[in-house]
Amino acid sequence: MKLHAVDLRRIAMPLVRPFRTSFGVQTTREVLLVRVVTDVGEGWGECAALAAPVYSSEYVDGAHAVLRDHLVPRVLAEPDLTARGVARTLGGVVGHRMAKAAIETAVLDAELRAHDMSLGSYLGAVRTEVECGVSVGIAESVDELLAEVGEYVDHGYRRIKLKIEPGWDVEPVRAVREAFGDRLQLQVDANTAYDAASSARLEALDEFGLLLIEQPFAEDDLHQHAVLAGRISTPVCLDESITSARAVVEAVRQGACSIVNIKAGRMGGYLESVRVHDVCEAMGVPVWCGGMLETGIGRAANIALAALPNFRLPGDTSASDRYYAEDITDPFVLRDGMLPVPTGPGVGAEPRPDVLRALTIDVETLKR
Ligand code: OSB
Ligand code: MG
Repeated sequence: MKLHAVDLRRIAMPLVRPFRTSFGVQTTREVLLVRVVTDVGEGWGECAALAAPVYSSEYVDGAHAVLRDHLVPRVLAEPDLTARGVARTLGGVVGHRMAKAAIETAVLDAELRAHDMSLGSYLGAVRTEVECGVSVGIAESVDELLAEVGEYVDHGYRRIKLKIEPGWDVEPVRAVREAFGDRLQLQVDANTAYDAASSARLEALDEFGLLLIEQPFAEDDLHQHAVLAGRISTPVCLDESITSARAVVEAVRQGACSIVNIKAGRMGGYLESVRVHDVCEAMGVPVWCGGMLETGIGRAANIALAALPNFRLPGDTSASDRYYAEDITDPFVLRDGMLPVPTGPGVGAEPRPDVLRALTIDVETLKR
């Protein structure tokens, strides 16, 4: 296909409740959306980057700049662009995986729409709906946390993930276990907030029957994760550390994790995510689909990915109303703790023009 133009659109989406993690509080999700206009039609991709470089080194202004100045010019110059070729076209740029993923996804969306094929079918989905969990931020108090978890349990979520940090770990986990019982599927995510000195607090979580402990240590500290994994029976899961199929093989080989959180943005796209899925399956390592507080565009694609066979645990693929009063697409609505895998062509969701316009801060159009 030929690429005629690329829109880089900035939107601001108010969150229904503040989301606090060990790296800070978010009240609004600033999102960068990419739209490609090609000779076979248009396509959309959502960039996973947050407003500030606190989860990874990427952030919205940085992603916008690298797309505008380096990535989009390279794809615009490509005489015969395919989604499978995007990674090679962008290979000369180091890093910036979330920005690369956004453009690759938009090209893939356009290509699949032109072939009237859904992303799920293309990636190898084996399910028509996926089991959903919910990620619960650090609360002001244990009582407030229990109220929030109770709402999600009543809503039907199949598993709860608590954000933790040193000082907000054993007490909230114990309280949730006591209030909701041992059968609640429960896991925790530290977003790198621990180190060797605070590791004993994590060992104290071993008695609570958690599904997994996610990314307690720094992203480049596989060794510390392996040490913890050797000391506890709860599986250690990696998020921030896993940026490619090569990285996951190394992490598993070192004993740093036995479960993997897959986020397409962090891997540089859905195509690399399938490779991570495949090598994990071959190594006997289950994966699950993470989230980055996506709008309906990114959520639709994540749900398609989560329908692959080795996604064996519920994902952070929550319904639209967990994040937003109004989504930019038709909302994803939870039914019996599940969300349906989109069946329409491409990612299977598109922005509603009126909502999109109302939330837009800026659009920049780059042409051939
Ligand atoms: O670590 O999984 C994470 C949100 C933003 C950045 C990182 C993470 C998260 C979440 C929420 O945990 C996932 C979601 O519900 O989209
Ligand atoms: Mg995480």
